[in-house]
Amino acid sequence: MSIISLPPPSTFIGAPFMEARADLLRAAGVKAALLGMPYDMGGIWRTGAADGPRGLRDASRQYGSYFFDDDVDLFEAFKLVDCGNAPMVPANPAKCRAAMKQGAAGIFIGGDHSIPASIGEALSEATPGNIGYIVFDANMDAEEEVDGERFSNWSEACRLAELPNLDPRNMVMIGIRGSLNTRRQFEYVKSKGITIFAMRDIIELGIVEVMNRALAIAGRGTRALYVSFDTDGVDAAYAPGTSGPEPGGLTSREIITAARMLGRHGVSIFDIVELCPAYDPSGITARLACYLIFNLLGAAYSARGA
Ligand SMILES: [Mn+2]
Repeated sequence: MSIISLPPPSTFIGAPFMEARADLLRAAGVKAALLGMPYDMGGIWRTGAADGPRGLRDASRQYGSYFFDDDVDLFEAFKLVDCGNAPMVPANPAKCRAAMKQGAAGIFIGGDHSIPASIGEALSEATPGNIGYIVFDANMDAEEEVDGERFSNWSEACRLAELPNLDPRNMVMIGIRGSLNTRRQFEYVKSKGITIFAMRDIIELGIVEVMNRALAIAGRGTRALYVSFDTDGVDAAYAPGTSGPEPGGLTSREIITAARMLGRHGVSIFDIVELCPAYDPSGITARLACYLIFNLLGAAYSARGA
């Protein structure tokens, strides 16, 4: 029996369902497509992020396609569609990773932070040129392996740095803080030339200056930009519904400002990971995730049209 992608019971802001096939999306003129990746077998701390796509879609039922901040209708401007979830193969991480590579979409909803390894591989193969990478995260996720496992949510930075057309000097980590990081990871990051803007840099420089610097570093000589939002990059006070909550992070306004600057600059694909509805009783983390999507697309529209 093969597993096919099915329409979710509710789609993101009620967007039409469309299979995640590049030919279909192209024929329909789709400029923004969302794909769920309900996978948390790579989680080293606590599970629950596999339910992230469901939580995001449930929370999004509160919203419509019109986004006031940019006076834009996302269905009209982007022909936004929801491609459902990438099909997961039970208890088979390798096949799950292969399935996650098939998706042709611009917005990926995790799932845990192991998924950029798969997304990055697909983007790498599809991009004739170099890729830049910006990640918002409390943690570097730069452990080369964990007890021999190379594809956990503690290692995706290493897997991305190994891609043939992703130079680690075009990789930027924003919001790093705290004691879930290890010195070994910091040594790895420094040795590869990956740039870190730690939380204290954001406090000292402000998010706008940090983003200007980050975009310059990730954009130097690159043709595509991949952005990853780990929900724990945001302060746990604003985003409690995450697998490994950390205090002292970005505020909602700061991450929204960053998303808007990214939208204005132009982003090839982005993901939102470690959204954990079981720890999000008010639904505020899922709503913040909705806001990141609205603001990134809305700011792109305001800057350039869809
Ligand atoms: Mn992470």
